[in-house]
Parts: sequence; C-alpha cells; structure tokens
Amino acid sequence: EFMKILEASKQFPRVDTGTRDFTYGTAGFRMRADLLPSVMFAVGCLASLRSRKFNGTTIGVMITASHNPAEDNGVKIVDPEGEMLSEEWEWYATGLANCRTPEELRNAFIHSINLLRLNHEADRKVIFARDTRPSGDTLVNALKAALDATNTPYIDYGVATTPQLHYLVRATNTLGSDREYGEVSIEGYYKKLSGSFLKTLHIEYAQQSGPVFVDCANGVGAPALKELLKYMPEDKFKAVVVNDNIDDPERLNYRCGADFVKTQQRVPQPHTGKAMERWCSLDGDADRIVYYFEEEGNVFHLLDGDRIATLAASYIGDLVKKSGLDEQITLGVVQTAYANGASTKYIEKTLHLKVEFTQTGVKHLHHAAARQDVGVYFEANGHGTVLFSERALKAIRMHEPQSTAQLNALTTLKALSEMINQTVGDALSDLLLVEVILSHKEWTVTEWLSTYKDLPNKIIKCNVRDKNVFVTTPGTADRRLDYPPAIQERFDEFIPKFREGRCFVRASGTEDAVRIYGEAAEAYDVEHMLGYAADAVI
Ligand code: 16G
Ligand code: ZN
Repeated sequence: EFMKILEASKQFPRVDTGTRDFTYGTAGFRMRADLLPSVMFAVGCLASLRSRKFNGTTIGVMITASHNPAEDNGVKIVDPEGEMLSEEWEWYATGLANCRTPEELRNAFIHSINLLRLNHEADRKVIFARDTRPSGDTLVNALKAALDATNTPYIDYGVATTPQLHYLVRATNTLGSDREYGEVSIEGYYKKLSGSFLKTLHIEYAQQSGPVFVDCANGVGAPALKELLKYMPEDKFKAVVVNDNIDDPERLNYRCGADFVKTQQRVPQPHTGKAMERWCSLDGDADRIVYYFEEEGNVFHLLDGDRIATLAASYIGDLVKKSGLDEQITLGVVQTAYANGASTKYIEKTLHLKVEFTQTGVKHLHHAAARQDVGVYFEANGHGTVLFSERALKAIRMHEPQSTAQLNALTTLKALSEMINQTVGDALSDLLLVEVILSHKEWTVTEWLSTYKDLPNKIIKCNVRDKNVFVTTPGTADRRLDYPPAIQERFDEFIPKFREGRCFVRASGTEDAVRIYGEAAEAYDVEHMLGYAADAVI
C-alpha cells in the first residue's frame, strides 16, 4: 500500500504555491481547481484512514466549491452519521495536503497511522459525488487514484448535491439498524423527501398562492429539483425552475444564487419575476436557500436564514404544544453573531424559546443544535436545518394522542422529522419545509415578513495585513476580540453612540480578509458605525 501511494501520487504533483499552505477550513479545502489534484489525492488517502478508524464504516467525499465561481473547486469529508469531518482530524488533512513530494506524502501517511493508532488492515469504504463544475472529472480521477492505491472500495455517485451525499453516507451506515435513515440511493433520497411531504398533507391543505420560483444558480440544484418534482404530486406542489443552465459553466453562481441574493440584497439577474411572486435561490451545491419577493416598484424584501429559522421554530414549537408534548420536548434555536438582532428578540420575546449562539460555521451550529431535544439552526446566509434528537423522536413515537387535534399535530411532526435532512442544511428539504409551513399557516410572503422587522445591517470586507492577528474571545461566539486588544476597546467606545448598535469584526475563514458586521436602529447609523469600525481595524 505504501509503495502504491508513492507511485500513484507521482501523477498528481503538488503545485508550487510558495510559502502558502493549504488549510482544511470550515468549507474543507477550497481554491482554484488547477491547484487541487494533489490535494484531492491526499484527501482520498485521509478518507481511507478515517474509514479504517471506524472499522470500515462508510466515509463520504464531496467535491464542490458551493457558491464560488466556476473556476474554483473544493473538497470536504463527510463523517459516518453524515456530519462534517470531526475537528481534530482537520489537522491530519492539512498535514497530508501540504506534502511536497510523493515520499513526504507516504511518510506523512504512515506517520498518521501511527499517531492515530490505526489498525491499517481494517476494512474501509468511501463514497463520493461532485457538483456540476467542469473540473470535477479530473478531480474525481485524482481521488480514485488515491482510493485504488490505498485498496479502498468506493462508490461514485456522480453529480449530486452536497446534502444528497450526506444523506447517502448516513443511509449507508444505518442500513439494517433500528435507526435506518432511508434507501441507499439518490432515488431513495427523493422518495423520502416526497413521501414525507405527502404525509404532512394528511390534514386539510390550503392551496398555495401560486407557484414558488426557484433560482438554482445554474448549478446542481437544477437537475436535482427537476428530479424531485417528478416524485411530487403536481396539484400539491408547484415550483418553477429558474437558472438551470448547467451546460455553460460561466453561468454557475454568476449574478444569481443564494449568495448573490443575500450579499447584494437584490433579485437574481437578469430578472424575470413579477411583483409579489414568491421566489427563492439555492447556492451552487444546494445546501443553502434564501427566499425573497418584490413589491410593486421593485422594492426588494429578503427572507433569509433568520426568517426560515423563526418560521420553522414557531411552527414546530406550535406542533409540539398541539401534540401535548411540551412537557417532554423543548425546542432551542441556534444562531451566529450574524443573525439579525430583531430575529433573536422575536424568538426570545414572542416565541418564548431559548437562543444559543455559536461561532460561524455549520459544524459549530450543528453540534449545538444536536444537544437540544429539537434544535433549529440557521445561519443568516441560508444554511440550516432542524435536528430531532433520539429522545424527541422516541417521545413522538410513543405518545398516545388524546384528541384528533393531537393526532394531527403528531402526524405532521413525525412527517416533518423525516422530511427535514438531519445531516446538514439542505436547500431542497428546506424548500419543502417552508412551503409546507406557509401552506399550513395560510401565509403569503407578506405575512411571513410582517412577523418582525429586521434591523438595518451591513457586512463589509476589509483587507488587512494579517487577518490571523484577529482572535475572538472564546465563549463570545465571534462577538468580541481578545487581540488586538486596542481594537475591541475602540469598538466599545463607539458602539454605545448608536441606538440598538451592535458591531463586531472577525477573520474570515474562507477569504484572506476580515469581515465587519454592523446593525443599528437606523440605516444611516449603520454606515456611520461601520466607518468608525473600519478606521479602528485598518
Ligand atoms: C463557510 C461555512 C459557512 C459560513 C461561511 C463563513 C460550512 C459548510 N460553511 O462557507 O457556514 O457561513 O464559511 O464564511 O461550514 P467566512 O468565514 O468567510 O465569513
Ligand atoms: Zn453550499
């Protein structure tokens, strides 16, 4: 095996990046696709080790760069339950990916086996998929070469969304157990989503006000949504697929998709919608979704991740009460510092639910949500899901309903727990969730928007000499800085000048820059405050 690694890796030499290292960050490895083949080979080796660590439990590898431009690509590893790679292994990933020669890689591989005390004879299995990027094919070859060299059996699921691969990992590893997650195929994924969606319709179902328009960012979400629609009853679910051109890579995420809409606060271009239509946008690998609509006169209204979190929390919270389970199941919401202050206030004061804050990055939110009976987590950017604990699922299963109302609520709750992707944020599953809730509540987008009023806010990016000197205070979920101390002092001076002012700075995990977030009661105060903040930072 070690000889084979040495030989095979020669085909994928590391591109010279000077003193810059590759790092396995919150989004795995992500960079220009031409730098990636050697990284992909290293990730294949690591996935094989990760699987051996669990005695042959299936590990996933997803090749995607999500909302980045088409010339980028990336890769991340999916752990046995369908969750992100455990943090302590990121160090090994970074170590292997930065080896400069085949000999170094072989040695690092052997070294990892020793440090991790792995039985390197253990069984192993890897499954993988990729998004629609043109570089995907070449990168798959590098991955396969590593899996062959390490004698690792694999299944190639071709082009799929990120959440589909997470689903497949979990389904594979729970097959035959009492926690069976679903059929082990992409078809099984569609069946599970559509089947549970239909079960939510057991009670009277209000026809939605017109179809939902789905901007698929010209990415993998487009074919996936079209496939899903084949399983959905046309009279119950109407969706219009927009931006589905996956044959022209130039168009991927270009002036469309969830990231564009959220950061630019405007509709995807060129715009084809009409006033008051219900729209949403997915990102390039379909793990994020945001909603929006335009009023007459092109007034744009965004319904972002915070809105989806509040909608889901209020609806699921109601269902728990209506089923008579509120003594047994508590609901918690997890947000990051980027969540609009008005959404937090609404969750705490109006919904009377607990909010917990974590650092930015899905893995942090996911773990915090997993500690709740039912944990709703969403980043403002539209990545999120709802997690049902084993305890909650058991309570739902065992509860004897005392009335038809309780029975109905219970049936809906159970169906939702199946329809919502429990492994990771999933734009298609979240789409169905929002549509079900709006229908059941008989709400239009205007009613959804009117639940609370967002505080004006803005995020700016600052290029600084070294973003790594910006160290946030542990336990403050990115809200405060320990270093450089002078910067936090200055923030503490100007923030109180602005009504409902909140402002923080953190190093980006995906770009070589820091981001400053500001929110306040008035839009002009936000601008003013960000001016002070940028002065303090640069
Ligand atoms: C990554 C994270 C996302 C986070 C974003 C922040 C995952 C899968 N993705 O894309 O959750 O919002 O980074 O980017 O964890 P930033 O660090 O550049 O602000
Ligand atoms: Zn994504």
